[in-house]
Formats: sequence, structure tokens, C-alpha cells
Amino acid sequence: MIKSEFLKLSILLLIGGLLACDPDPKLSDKALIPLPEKVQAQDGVFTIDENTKIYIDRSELEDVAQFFSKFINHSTGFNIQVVTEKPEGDYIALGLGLDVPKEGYELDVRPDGISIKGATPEGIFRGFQTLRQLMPSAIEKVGGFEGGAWKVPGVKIEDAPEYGYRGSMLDVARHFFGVEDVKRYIDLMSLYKMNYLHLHLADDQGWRIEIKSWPMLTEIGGSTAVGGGEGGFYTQEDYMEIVEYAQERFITIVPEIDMPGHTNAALASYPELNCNGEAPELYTGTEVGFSTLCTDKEITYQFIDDVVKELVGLTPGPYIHIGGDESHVTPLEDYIPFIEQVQDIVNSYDKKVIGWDEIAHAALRPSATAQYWAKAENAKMAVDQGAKVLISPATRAYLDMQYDSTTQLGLHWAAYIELDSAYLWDPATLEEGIDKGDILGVEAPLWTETISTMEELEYMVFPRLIGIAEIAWTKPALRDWDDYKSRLIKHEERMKALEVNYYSSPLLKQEE
Ligand code: TNX
Repeated sequence: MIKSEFLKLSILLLIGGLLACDPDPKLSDKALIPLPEKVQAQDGVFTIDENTKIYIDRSELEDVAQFFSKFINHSTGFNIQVVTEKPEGDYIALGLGLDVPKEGYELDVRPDGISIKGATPEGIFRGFQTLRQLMPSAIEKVGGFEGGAWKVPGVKIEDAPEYGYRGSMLDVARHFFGVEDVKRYIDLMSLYKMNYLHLHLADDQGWRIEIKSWPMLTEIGGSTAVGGGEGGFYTQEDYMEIVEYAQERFITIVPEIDMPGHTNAALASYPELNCNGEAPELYTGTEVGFSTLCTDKEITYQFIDDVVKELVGLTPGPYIHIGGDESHVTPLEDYIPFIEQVQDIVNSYDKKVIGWDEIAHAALRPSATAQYWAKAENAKMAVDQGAKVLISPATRAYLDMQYDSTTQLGLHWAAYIELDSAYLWDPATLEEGIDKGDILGVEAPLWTETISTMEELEYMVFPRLIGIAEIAWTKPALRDWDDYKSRLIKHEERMKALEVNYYSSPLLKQEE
């Protein structure tokens, strides 16, 4: 008897202790990245429990609402439902009709309810990412419920992005990354409100997308990788799976076929594309600039038309990327008409062209965008022609650059890029003559000559991509390195919950 009383008392004390350990979360303990435009703390907390509903009053919000309920249910084990009639108890309301930009939103968290409003489902989706960062990090784990409550601190947030294109690029040509890896990358990007994923689908070392009218591209050209590994490719079915997965997260895939250089894999597959008609050996090294499509053969343009046509069939987004970089063995007098003709092919399928900054040597079509990676003078030539620029400076935004001289993976031809260097710049003031109005947005590319696994990929990408995401989303006047750094330190817990193999920079340890 005495023993059982003691047991009861201990259990009560234990529960009391647990409750005391679960104080209301404070807004100041949360890390919002990218930082929203206006954040105003409000009293109280909202508690998500098994009775919480997601309330929508329009069918356009059904998909986005289902996405959230699934997300929350996965980690909490709740069975939160989407309802179209105003519920009795507390709920999360999603609503349209707000007069804000396409991706803008307002998030209001009060003790008796949460609302996310916007102008489009996309805006609501971005707002949900903010709400997600206000929830305990355990929300990131499937079955993450470890006791305690899913409390969200009271807050009113108004937010909208600085740039409409906030992206990353994955080089799946040097080393191939399969569908599941790309999906994980898309998931991670979406947490930081990124909206474009550029896939570098063909290079000297590999052709990674099935083209039904030119089947040897993948059969031969897809069969290897840097270092001589087995390579791989996406069937069109696989690729659509990626496109649709991205679409559900309001991320647009931009396919790139690099040309006229970086084409050894294509030339090895179809020797008629080569000026001498001979197939070169498959290439597994890391040199650049030695290959070119034959720019004065008719078949080259038939080939490009066929490839672009099939790609367009897989591309709901507006852009096709034509590469155009480092074509060192294509004489400029051949390069220029080539780029002009390829732009016309892409435009004939109602898609817009993006190309690396060298394409500005050619006459750019009005809808073209030059991706600034190396030469500011190329980017300025593009601006002078009235084209837009996508900002990806190798010295700041290249995710394959080493953090410092001790980094084992990656390259350092452009720079060593520590977290502060990746964060402390602004697209609109980076180069004189390239102003806010000239800029489509910001993209951080990951080249994979030295990277072949997801673990390695995550190490190079995180947390630098997060800083780039903030540069692209948050107004420059609101950005501050020390403030960002302290948010990133708080955010480490969430990356751990996501099992991201991030680079634990010494800069993240200086504080406290
Ligand atoms: C330059 S960036 C390249 C790529 C390499 C990269 C390595 C660009 C347009 N071309 O072919 O992979 O450097 O950092």
C-alpha cells in the first residue's frame, strides 16, 4: 500500500516535472529563415492537437491544405482533417483574396486560431513554411512526437519576396543523383521558400534525360560519370515524377542541356553531331571546354529541335536553359549564330531561354536571361541588350566552392566561401550597372565533379543555401550577418531533426 502510494506520488511528480519542462515557446527562441518582412509578437500560444482542423472556404486551396495536414499528421501522429465548413473548435484557416504579391502572405497566430492568407495557393504555401519554423523542430521528423505539445507562439507576420526567382542548380551530369535524392533536395529547398530548381542534365561526362527520338544519348551517353562510375539517367517517367513533386511544393524545374560545348556525351552517342563525324571516347575526367557540337551541320539543329521539343513536353515551367558556357573550341563567329538559332528554336515552343553569361555575345531575344556566374562584362552586355540577369556569382553563390583550405570536397578556383562570405552580399549592388530592375533573381549552383553522394552534397550545400535563400527573399535593409548567424545557430536543431549533413562552421560556435 505504502509502496503504491509512493509510486503514485512519483508519477505525479514526474508528470509535474514534464509539464514544467514544457513552458510556452517564445517567439525569440524561433529562427525564421528567410527573415520575413514584418514580424510582430502577440500574446499567448496556439496549441495544435488532434482536434485541430484546417479550414478552407475555397476548393483552390484543397491541395495546399491536404499537403499541410499530411505534413503535420506525419510527425504528430494526429489525424488533422481539412474541412470546408467553419469548425466549432480551434482551427487553422487558409484564405485567399489578400491584395499581396503572388507569393506574399499574412500569418496570424493567436491562442484561438491560426490564419494564413494570401493572393494565391503559392503564397499560402510559403506562409506555411514560416508556420513550420514556428513549430517545434520535432515536426521535421516522421513520428517526431515525443510528448509535450505542439505549441506555436503568438505572432503576426506580413511577408513577400524580394525576387521572383530564388533557385538552386544541381549538376546531375558529372555525377548522377536519382529521383529520391532530387526529391529530398526539393523538400529541403521548399523549407526556405525557394521556387526554382535548375537541373544540369547534360555535360561531357553524362547525358541524363531520356530523349525518345535519340535513344543513344542515354544508352551510351548516360552510361558513365566523373571517375568512371556507372552514371544513370532519368526516364521521362522519372523526370515527370520530379517535375510533379516539385510542383506540389511550388517549385519549377528548369532543365538545362548545355551546348554547344560540354557535349562530349552527346558526341560519343551520335558521331554525326561531331564535325569530323567520329565518335569521341566517353569522358570521365574533369577538364572543361574541349567539346563542341558541329555548328554548321543541319543535323545539329534537327537534333536540338527534337531534344527541345521533348523537353518542352516535360516542362510546365517557362524556361529552358541552353548552357552556352566555356565553349572554348567553338570559334566566336560560329558560337554567335548558334546561340541565336537555338534561342529561336526554344522560343518557337513558347519557352524562354536562360543561358550562362557568355550567351550575351550573341543577340539576345527579348525574353532571354543571362546567368551571371563569371564575367560581369558579359552580364552587363546582356543588360545593355535589355535582357534580364540571373545572379549566381561563383565567388559567392557556388556551392561547390570549398569553405576553407581544409575542406575535403569541392573546388576553389573561384574562392573559398565561408558562411559569412556566402551571406554578406547583395545582388542589386554586386556589380555596377546591374540594378534591381535588371535582375530576375538569384541561383546557387552545385557542380558535382567532386560530389557523388547525398551526404557529400548536403555538406557542401548546407547551410550556405539557406543564406542564399535569405538574400533572394528578404529585403536588403532587413538583413544583418550577426542577426542571421544567431538565427542559423538556433536553426541547427531543425537541420539535425531533418538529418541534414550540414557543415558545422566554426562561425556557428563563436556565440553564447
Ligand atoms: C565552371 S559555371 C563551369 C562548370 C564547372 C564549374 C566548377 C559554369 C557555367 N561552368 O562546368 O562544373 O566551373 O566549379
